[in-house]
Amino acid sequence: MKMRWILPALISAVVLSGCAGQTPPPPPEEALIVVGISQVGAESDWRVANSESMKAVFTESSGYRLLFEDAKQKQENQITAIRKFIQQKVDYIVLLPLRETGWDSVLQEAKDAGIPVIIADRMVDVADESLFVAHVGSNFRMEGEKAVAWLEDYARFTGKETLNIIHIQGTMGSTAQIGRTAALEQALKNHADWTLQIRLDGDFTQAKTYEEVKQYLSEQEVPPEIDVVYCENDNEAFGAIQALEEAGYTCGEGGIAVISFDATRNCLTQCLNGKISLAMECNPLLGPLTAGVIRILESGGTPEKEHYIEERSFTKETLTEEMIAARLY
Ligand code: GZL
Repeated sequence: MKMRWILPALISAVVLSGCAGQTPPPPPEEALIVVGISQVGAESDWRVANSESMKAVFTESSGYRLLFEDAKQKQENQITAIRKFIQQKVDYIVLLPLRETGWDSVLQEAKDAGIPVIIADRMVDVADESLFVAHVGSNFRMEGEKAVAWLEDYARFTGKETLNIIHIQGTMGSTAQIGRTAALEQALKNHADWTLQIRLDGDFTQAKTYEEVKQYLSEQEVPPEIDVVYCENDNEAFGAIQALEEAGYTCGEGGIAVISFDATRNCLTQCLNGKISLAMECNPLLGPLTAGVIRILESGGTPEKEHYIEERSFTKETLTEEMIAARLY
């Protein structure tokens, strides 16, 4: 660990020494904390906001040198990026894993190189949990359980004894998909009068979801009865709504209940106008939590292993224009 703690003191000394009117000189390169971030890609509005949150905290003026690699939704690109970070002898690696499995050997290489790894957003499934120091992100199973609880209330409130459900899954094997899917699977077991019409892979993108739903509907001899579409992220909801409306269905109020995860600004706008029935927040603003873990490590402390971020849900009844305007993503 470098003596980088001196950096903030250096900056404040310059400012307090009467040079407050001038921009403090950039910190010396060797004083910067070098952080290598391997990001999944830019597949969704959520992911774009997540990347912006990371880049907003790991700045040179805050004492960091950020090396940011976009894997374009390919795990092999993330593994290559981690190996590159190891060669560059970064101080910390932040991995936002595409899927849970396949990380044991490359994380062992990082551990052998003495580089602490922080897992952000989705989780990794590794045999030895000492391969990462902490996880910061969401409790995806809880997100799904909150959405299912809302659906149970919705069924009671509308008097719908039976529910015909279309399930659009996210990137297969990702923690977000695993958790959100598990909650719905459990609900289908608990409710004999809920029917899963079809389960489609939307891969968290609008385009794939649109094509999958359009293809499914075109293959049906008669238009299927659909009461609910359970979309594992907002971009899937946008794609599903587009395909369903093109096929003559009504989405939202007076029609198919649309459940969506992430609650990005575009989703909340559709929620307020009644098109999306439930927006289940998945907070992408993980930069501060991640930097907080690094600060603990820099000070010689031991961070908690798990850092869940606060999340809530929204409906038309609980949303206002002002709330949407105030959203950071
Ligand atoms: C969730 C994140 C998911 C989002 C999607 O934390 O992994 O990936 O829900 C994103 O929008 O693509």
